[in-house]
Amino acid sequence: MTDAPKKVDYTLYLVTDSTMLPPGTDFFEQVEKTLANGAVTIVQLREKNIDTKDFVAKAKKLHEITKKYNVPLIINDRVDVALACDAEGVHVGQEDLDVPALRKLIGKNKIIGVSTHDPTEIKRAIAEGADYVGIGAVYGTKTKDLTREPIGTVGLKEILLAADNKIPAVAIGGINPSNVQRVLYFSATPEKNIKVSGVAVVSAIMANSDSAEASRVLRALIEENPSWDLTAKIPWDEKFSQENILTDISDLLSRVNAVKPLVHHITNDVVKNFSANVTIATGGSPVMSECVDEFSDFAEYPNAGCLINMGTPTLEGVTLYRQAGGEYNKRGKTVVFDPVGAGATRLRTKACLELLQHVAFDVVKGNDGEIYAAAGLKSPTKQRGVDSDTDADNEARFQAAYKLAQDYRTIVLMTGPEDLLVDEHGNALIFANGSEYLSLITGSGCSLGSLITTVLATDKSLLDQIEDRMPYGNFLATAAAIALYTVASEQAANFPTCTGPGTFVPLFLDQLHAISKENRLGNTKWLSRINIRPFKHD
Ligand code: 3NM
Repeated sequence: MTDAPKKVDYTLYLVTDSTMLPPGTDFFEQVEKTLANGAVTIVQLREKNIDTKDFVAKAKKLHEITKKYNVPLIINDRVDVALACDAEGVHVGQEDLDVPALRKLIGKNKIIGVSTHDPTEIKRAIAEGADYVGIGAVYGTKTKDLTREPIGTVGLKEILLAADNKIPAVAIGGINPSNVQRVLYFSATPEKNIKVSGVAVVSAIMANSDSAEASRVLRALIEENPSWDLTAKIPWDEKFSQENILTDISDLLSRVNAVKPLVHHITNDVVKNFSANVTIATGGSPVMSECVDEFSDFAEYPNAGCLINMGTPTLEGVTLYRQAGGEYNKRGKTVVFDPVGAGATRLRTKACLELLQHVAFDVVKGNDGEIYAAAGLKSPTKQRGVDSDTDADNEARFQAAYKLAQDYRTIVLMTGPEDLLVDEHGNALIFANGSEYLSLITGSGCSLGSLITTVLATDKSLLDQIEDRMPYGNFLATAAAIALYTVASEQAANFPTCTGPGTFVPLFLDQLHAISKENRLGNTKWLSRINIRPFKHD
């Protein structure tokens, strides 16, 4: 048996499945195309219903191909087949031979991979001397009957942290071009330099009629910064271009109506009606549900997003929020968090921190007091119930929002007279539109959460529908929602018939609707009213 190099590149790990090939496709050609273009870095031959003799013959033939491209071949489940074809390694599940037994059979120079699903299993794989692990299933998949619930990116991150960089790890399960960057991004812990070594896919390549292109696209997405890493998209220095952002904002908002995202609200009793109206006026489809049994059905809709608003908490509520967040996370769908009243009571602060630990939020929005509390900082603001007055300057506000964005790899919107939008890299925008009436009606902050969820869910579902389109990203989608919301409030307040908070509300809904519609029809005059500037921190 020849020695296999143990230094393995796990970046894009192709697991084969000959049962899902497009009609007329040759198995070996399908795999070879992904190696010829250099996209796939390691291959696993996975055959479930095949005679041993045929398995060995197939493995030998595939090994000739993988050797040509200097890519390791791993055999699924069967150490005897791996030995017979002199493959570079074997991959086993929890029910198969354990690693010490395998090691005796296959030798120290061969690669042993183990499928793991929780912290205990990964720690055992490390202790027993596995060379790498698979972690899954991240998302739901039709390729394999799962015996456990998908773990989502939050579960993946937890398992990676338990492994503490002691073993290369590959994420698997339901990964495709629409979610691969989310998997990499949300599972990483940059401050500890912990991240997956690669992703494994079956159907995203094997079932594709153009495996060369499918693998090339996946590899490019793995290598690129996600588009919500805004450094790539917006020049932040003196070349800052308001025009770039405004064009993107307009384009993204013009798509909402066609997607009609389902915006699942778990929100407080005070604002349900108003939040639903704001969602409808801007092109979304609101639903209010606190019934756990239907969360997964809602999350399954391709265009769904979820808003979790902690406004009227109950002791059961926190469990409910976690369950909802989990269902949307598992499917890679939008989840927005409004930690209403965090900092006001110990219960709310604790609930907020617990949720941040267990749900990967796309955006966290709140007033100063809420964002300080979520960031674990003492607030300099005066908190009155769920309202907070701010005395803090923008530098101090930025530092709190930036800390929260970094701690949880999220986008943070701190609302106030000036709205501050911050990402984990420290990019920040300030929005200065708005109307004093927003602070005189109930639900204005909460329904901004509805609009943010509407636009984010639109952005994400467009990617699923149009494969070659990169998303605008959570930062720009949130910016679009803030711009529409605050300019509409300003225009409503400027109407002569607007004489107070009572007359403001219907005019505001009218303006949200009118601007959305005009923008969709190509009338973008409203963009000139957006008062937006980059924030340079010290
Ligand atoms: N193992 P697809 S999930 C082979 O959780 C396999 O260990 C899994 O297929 C695990 O990329 C899975 O088509 C199937 O979703 C992954």
